[in-house]
Amino acid sequence: MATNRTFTMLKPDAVENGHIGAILEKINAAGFRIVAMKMTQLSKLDAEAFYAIHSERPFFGELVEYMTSGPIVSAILEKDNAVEDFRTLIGATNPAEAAEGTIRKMYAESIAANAVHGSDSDDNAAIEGAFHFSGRDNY
Ligand code: 3AN
Repeated sequence: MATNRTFTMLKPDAVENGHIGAILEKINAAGFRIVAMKMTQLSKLDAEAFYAIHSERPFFGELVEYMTSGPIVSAILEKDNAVEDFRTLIGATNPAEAAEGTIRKMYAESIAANAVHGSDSDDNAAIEGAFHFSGRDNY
């Protein structure tokens, strides 16, 4: 059964390039409600833990270095069918392959600096949300 929440990060390239407002506008316009949101900067340990599933991939070092290179905005989003609909809204991992009008097509720089993260399953949405937010964040 689909839950109604997903987790996102606006990545360092999107923040650095001044796209926070435009991306949040697209997220709102697509019908997502922002349940919790904050700006932070990941430590190396944070990024290694968050992306542990990719630790054997050749791009892992580059990914951790990039994700710790500047501030990010993390958020929990709510909508019917949130995980799948958000993946559709952000587009393919590689912006060169992302559909017209998707967030990655419009704002991503490269496959590594691809503007935005979106959970790939309901289970991971819950795990990733709990990694970034605590009960004190009111979510
Ligand atoms: P997605 O974010 O679309 O779910 P994943 O889970 O395959 O994509 O990859 C996680 C992150 O790792 C991507 N968002 C991207 O930043 C980075 N990444 C994926 N593939 C590559 C690659 N070939 N080279 C560099 N970075 C990559």
